[in-house]
Amino acid sequence: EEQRSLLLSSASQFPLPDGFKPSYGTAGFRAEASVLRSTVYRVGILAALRALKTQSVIGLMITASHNQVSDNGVKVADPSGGMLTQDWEPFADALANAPTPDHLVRLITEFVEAEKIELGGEKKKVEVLVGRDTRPSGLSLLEAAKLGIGSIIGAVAIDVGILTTPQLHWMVRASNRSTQASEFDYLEQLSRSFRCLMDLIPGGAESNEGDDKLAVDGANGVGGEKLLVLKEMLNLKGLEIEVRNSGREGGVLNEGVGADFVQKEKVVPSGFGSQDVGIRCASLDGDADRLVYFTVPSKNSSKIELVDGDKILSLFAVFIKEQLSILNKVADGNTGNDYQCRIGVVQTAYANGASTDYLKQLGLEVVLTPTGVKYLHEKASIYDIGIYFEANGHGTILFSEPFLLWLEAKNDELSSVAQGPEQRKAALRLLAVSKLINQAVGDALSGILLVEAILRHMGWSIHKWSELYHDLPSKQLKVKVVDRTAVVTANAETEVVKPPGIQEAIKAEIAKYSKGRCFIRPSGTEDVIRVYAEASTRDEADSLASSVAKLVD
Ligand code: NG1
Ligand code: ZN
Repeated sequence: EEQRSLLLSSASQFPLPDGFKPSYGTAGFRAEASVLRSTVYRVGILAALRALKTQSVIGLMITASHNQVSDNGVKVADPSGGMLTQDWEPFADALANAPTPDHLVRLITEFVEAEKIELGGEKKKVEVLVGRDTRPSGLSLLEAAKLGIGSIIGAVAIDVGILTTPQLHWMVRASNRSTQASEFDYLEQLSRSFRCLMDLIPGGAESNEGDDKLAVDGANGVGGEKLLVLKEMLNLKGLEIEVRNSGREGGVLNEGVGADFVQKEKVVPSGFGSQDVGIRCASLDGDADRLVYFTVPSKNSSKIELVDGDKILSLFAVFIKEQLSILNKVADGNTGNDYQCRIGVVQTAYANGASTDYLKQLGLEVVLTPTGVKYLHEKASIYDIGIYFEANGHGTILFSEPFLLWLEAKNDELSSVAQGPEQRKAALRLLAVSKLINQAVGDALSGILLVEAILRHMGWSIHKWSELYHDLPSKQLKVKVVDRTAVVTANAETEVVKPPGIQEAIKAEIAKYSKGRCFIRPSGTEDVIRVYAEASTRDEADSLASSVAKLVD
């Protein structure tokens, strides 16, 4: 009864705006910030219930990633640090759309009963960590989230301030595993494991002459500021990280800057230009969970040479494969490897066809999932080492517990014998990678450090890396539609099953081009149908995309 009146009184402060139909999409709820207060309040309730149900720390992140600054959004991190379990998404939708406080309370009561959630009681309070990006609307939405969490008896909101999305996910995961779960612990772990990788570079970490500078575009978001802090802690020799568009210079979040802009438009972000010809450049998105690299090929053009998520994945895969093969070498007097490490690579249909061919040619198992981190992450977690990336730069490397335990044991075993120093180093490198790279979600900051360490290790320039394979020309378009749910896809979004007839028409278009590949899917974050096309020349890719876009219109 106390619970009921608490909910009714707080809910009345957050009416659902007229005509607003929020839906929990690829990345939680996203919309124009001014309509989101009721949604964020309700997600606060949901996060509190999730914390009670799991008796664990849960995360709530207020961000709209690469969207324009006037948008905002909210998503929930589960105890593992991953995305909210998909089973709860329908409840999230129902809560967000409840028309009145009475409806809302009824939904909650039913759900609490069905899920057998114990409210309140004498038990220790469960915690929801609330983070936000740098958007001005974040502060008012934070208040809404706190009120939502606070209106569930037995749950408490902890404001962890302005963070990158991956930092919040990391902290949730760490909180449920150990006591060292602060932002400082995160930064410490990243810098320690990075230094360890650099110390293990054959012949030392000396940079290639003239190749020691990295210029990073922070998208005028939270990532640049955090990278500056990390840089101080790293105290790097021979690697100079220059952060631009950190938000301090007055630029607007995601406007003409950031990983999404760079990857989709393939032009230099503002703050970059002819002075950067030949320099290694990287771009983060607004909440620093995406990372792409690029170079400026010539003084006279705004075009860039993109090194996207597929290529970051390929770099990681090459390095990990190398370490595994060192580990697998049976040295004299050594028992050799006694663990069959299963390594897998996970991509979506947006992965450039050339990258998939390259990875398969390396002998790796490659699987496709639908768009959305939750699908990629889930698939990658079935391997001992699962590497996943979206072409747009969101990805990470997951290590299984049994494999990590085996690596630790192997490392101990090898430290006591004279043989196999190379194997021991390989084991140490893999352990360092598992600590450096975020185990919860894709993380641009840890991604940068891993890319930089691997380039040093290989002695590769960004050019050498970029030459691993040549991207097939590709084109992305979006078509505004009244009802994006009318398009239904199958086979990891590579085929349309509804409306009838479209798939046949797409196939007929594809057949006109050499190396043609094309698919359409409804966006999970915007009211559009996305079209992706690939073909052997730029013109062909463009023309395939636009002819298929006409089929949708
Ligand atoms: P949608 O709008 O569903 O295509 C976009 C990205 C996803 C993912 C989400 C969440 C593309 C084609 N799609 O999803 O990969 O990053 O945003 O941010 O880039
Ligand atoms: Zn993002």
